[in-house]
Amino acid sequence: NNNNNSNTIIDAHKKIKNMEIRGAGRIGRAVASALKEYSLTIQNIENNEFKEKMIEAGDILKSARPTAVSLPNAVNYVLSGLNTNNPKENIILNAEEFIKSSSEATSKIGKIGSNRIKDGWTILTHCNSEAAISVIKTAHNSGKNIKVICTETRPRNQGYLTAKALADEGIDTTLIVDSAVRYHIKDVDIVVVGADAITSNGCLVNKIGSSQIALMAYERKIPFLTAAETYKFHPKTIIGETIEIEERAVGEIHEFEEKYKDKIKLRNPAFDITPSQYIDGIITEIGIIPPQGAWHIIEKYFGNVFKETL
Ligand code: RUB
Repeated sequence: NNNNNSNTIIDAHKKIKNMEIRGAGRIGRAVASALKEYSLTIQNIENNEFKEKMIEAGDILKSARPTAVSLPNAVNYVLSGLNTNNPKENIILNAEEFIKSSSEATSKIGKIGSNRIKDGWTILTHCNSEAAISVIKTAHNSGKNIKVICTETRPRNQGYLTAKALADEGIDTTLIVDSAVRYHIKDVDIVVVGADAITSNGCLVNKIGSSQIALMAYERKIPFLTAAETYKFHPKTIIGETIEIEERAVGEIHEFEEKYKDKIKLRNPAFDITPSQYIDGIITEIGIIPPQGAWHIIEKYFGNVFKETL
């Protein structure tokens, strides 16, 4: 029945919202897979009604979290199959294609980015990014002797996930609190982080704290790179839309005793914006581009945004 069918979508939405599934790449693949599963459960229905249901499912998924553009990009990529004669077949093909090319992009980024890492270097990373980890692991696997400093990444502590993943590979890993970055920056040779979105003017939207780290790297003249698959570029920034920064529940930070609940405000933005002038390069699966190249990526991969909106 329809309620059971839409559970696939409700369930994916819930897991993304509560961060059981998190990180821009994983979110993109999870929604592609949910749309595929959901489309398979819809039987005996006219194409028009099928389209309506799929668009509705896409909208539910898109509302799970507002910042990582991989989410709407993946939904739109999969749902572009609706404008064909065999919508269901093409939804399934698109979903499979998205998932496959996303994984391939991560490993290409690893190969390309690792060329920037020299033997004996210490890399600093923030939060938990598959793309950034791919760069680090590939450098390590190619025989380079590297060390990694991971930030804790309050309040959700995704840095612990990164530290464990790197330690499991046998990489020399150190975890620090977020406020200790400037203390340790003298030991760092390069910063590599992931991306939730890249704007058309080459700014990076990533986990809160990324922009402070970029500023410190800039002051110290250390390269700051972001690893971002082409589906992390935000098509609508090219027509002037801005990106919503998610504010999460303040209980993630601290629970004050009753006396202070009304006296102390808490704020919990989950992402921040790193201006392009602090970014040395964006490592994509088609090469390292300067932030100024972001426009070209959006034009090449999302050119239809012009046709649809202008
Ligand atoms: C995760 C985060 C990651 C990017 C890129 O934030 O900011 O750096 O999503 O990750 P959250 P990836 O934990 O709030 O989702 O390279 O894995 O796509």
